[in-house]
Amino acid sequence: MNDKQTLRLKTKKSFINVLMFAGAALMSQASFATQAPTAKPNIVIIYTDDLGIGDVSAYGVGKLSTPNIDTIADQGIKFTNGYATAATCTPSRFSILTGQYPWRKGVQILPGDAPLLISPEQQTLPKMLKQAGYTTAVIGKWHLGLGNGQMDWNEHIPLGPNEVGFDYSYIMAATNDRVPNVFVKNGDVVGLEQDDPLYVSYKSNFPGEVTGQENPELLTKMTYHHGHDQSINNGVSRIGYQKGGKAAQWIDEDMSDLFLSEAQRFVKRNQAKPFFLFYTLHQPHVPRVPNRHFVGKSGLGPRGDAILEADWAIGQFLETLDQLGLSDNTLIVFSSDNGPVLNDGYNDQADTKNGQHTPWGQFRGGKYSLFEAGTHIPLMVRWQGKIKPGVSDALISQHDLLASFASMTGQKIKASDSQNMLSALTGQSKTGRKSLLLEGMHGRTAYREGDWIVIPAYKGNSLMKKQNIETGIYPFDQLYNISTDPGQQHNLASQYPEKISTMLKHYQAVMQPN
Ligand code: NG6
Ligand code: CA
Repeated sequence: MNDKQTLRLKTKKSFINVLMFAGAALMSQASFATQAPTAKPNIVIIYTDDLGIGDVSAYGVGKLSTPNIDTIADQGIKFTNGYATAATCTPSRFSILTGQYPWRKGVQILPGDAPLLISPEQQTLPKMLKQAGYTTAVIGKWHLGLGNGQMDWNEHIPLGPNEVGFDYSYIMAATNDRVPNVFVKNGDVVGLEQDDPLYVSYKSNFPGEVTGQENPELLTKMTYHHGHDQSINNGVSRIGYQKGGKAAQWIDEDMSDLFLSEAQRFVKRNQAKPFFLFYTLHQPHVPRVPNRHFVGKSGLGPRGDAILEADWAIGQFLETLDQLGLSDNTLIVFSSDNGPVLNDGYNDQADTKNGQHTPWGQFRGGKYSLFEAGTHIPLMVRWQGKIKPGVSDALISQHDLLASFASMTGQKIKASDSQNMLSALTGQSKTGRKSLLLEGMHGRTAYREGDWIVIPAYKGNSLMKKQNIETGIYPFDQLYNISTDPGQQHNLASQYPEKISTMLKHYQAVMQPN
């Protein structure tokens, strides 16, 4: 090559470079123009416990009336393909806060004395929002562990919500059927008296302490059906043993009002700057002991009454936002941590009084299940003035909130299972995820792709007899098309062997470490 040729080639190259540069600039301009500007509305996630899609009247399948929850749907977007990542509580809560699938870490339902499950180094939704300038709080059920394994409930608890991104926390340690039956505010048990220390054990009872099994005459509010026969508080026996801390132990009937007033106070205190509130109601998880104002109101027994109580509290909370002039600048997500169960261990007439009500909607299974009712939950998003009310069929999982809100508030996040669904969540697009893994229990997962769901063959019980719930477990592959068969009655596995093998390949690919 002579000098002239080399020069020509160089010129050509630099011309190409200029073209590429201009092209890239144009492209980035184009993507900038289509990208929504970042926004920092207040964010409230209202998260119920074991509420089924059919328990919410906005979905039009059950017999209960939930006018306040329905308001969120009427004024926002009602998602018909919204999912929790798992059919039980701890795994779903882990996911919504971390953006990671729970089975990656083997997350299971935790006992009430378990150490903190989320590491303080881990990326979380509240931490990300704090970086975006939000003040953050969790009020209600936690169930993600506390402390470092050497728990002393009488000292400040060093690890909890405040160490994984929440500026303020007022929580029930685990569940309302697990000890300790106390609230923890920013790492300290509320109302503990110095001369009556609190002790907790999941191994053995403390000498002389009463239990449901040995002292059934003390079960004045509710008797147990299975499990739940250990320490007694407020006339109800629970899972696990506790001793002392009597002044701090809760009264179930007051819990809803307490969480509500904490939630109201938090938004009042923080109304001047962006806030994120994870308002995690305990209803309708067992034991269902609602306030007297709601007893007998649903006609479905305590489970229905507890749902009416939750609906009322949500109405009060929405009214507070209105009164403070915050409704337009607050994005609300409403959902549930897993699907419904009638008998979850207490004799509370949930099954006998259920009548024609269908908490599971049109789906099969329930809480704990790989079938749809385990994870296919109510999901609604309201942002008045910004989101056009409507219905969306977009496939969304709760753990997508991390990437979606990061995108909304202009924050970068590390790789996770969370996908940016902001356009779908705000109604700009009808397109959601292409696929999703769904966990029943113990790390067993199903895979949804489009309208197809494959449940791989598993060994185990097909029916949880006490709860009367089908687990979805069978020793053969199952394939369903839920657009035509939402009740998962027709296993199409043998009809579409190619479909199933392609889907299983994709499913394996998602299971690879991310
Ligand atoms: C189960 C409990 C059930 C409920 C569930 C957790 C028994 C027999 N059953 O082990 O009552 O507490 O755990 O529910 O103890 S969740 O919604 O918090 O995941
Ligand atoms: Ca739950």
